[in-house]
Amino acid sequence: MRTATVTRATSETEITVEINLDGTGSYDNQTGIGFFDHMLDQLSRHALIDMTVRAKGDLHIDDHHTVEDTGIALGQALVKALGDKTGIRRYGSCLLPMDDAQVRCALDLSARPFLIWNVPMPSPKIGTFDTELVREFFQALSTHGGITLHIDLLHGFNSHHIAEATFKSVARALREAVETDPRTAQAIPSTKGAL
Ligand SMILES: [Mn+2]
Repeated sequence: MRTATVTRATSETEITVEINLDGTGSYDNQTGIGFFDHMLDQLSRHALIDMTVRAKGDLHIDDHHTVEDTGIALGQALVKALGDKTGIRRYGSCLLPMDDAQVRCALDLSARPFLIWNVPMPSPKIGTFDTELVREFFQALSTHGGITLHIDLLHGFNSHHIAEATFKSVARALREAVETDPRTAQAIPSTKGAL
């Protein structure tokens, strides 16, 4: 079973993430930040990764530590669940429209973290949520998940749609990348023999 549980506690946050890469996209995400829960739900649903997240963060300061640290824990859980990456497709991409917004994601489960982020947000807030935290989340996910992660906004004007299209685009790309390829089920997808 490609599952993992990661618990991470600091003076700023306490987070537990449970994932199943071979799930159906069922989720139960509770971070205390409504909009962020909504985004994590999208990630789970469209990646078909079962996901349970419990986060207790220092929300009296702001949402920053909770969002970033959830990205760290989720990245660590991905690494743990993927193991030696035998049989995975490794690469994934998705061009995802949501109303006015279209987001392109291309990713490689390379163990070489690199984030290309070209997603300008038209407004600083979505409700009470700081839109700049969307980048913080994906930076943490890339760094701790060992993901080469390229995300570009092609067009769009509504920040809620842009953020949501971003999470959905990454989700679909991730679904493809973590899937096992029946043609190479016993192989690690690298000429180096390790990923
Ligand atoms: Mn929405």
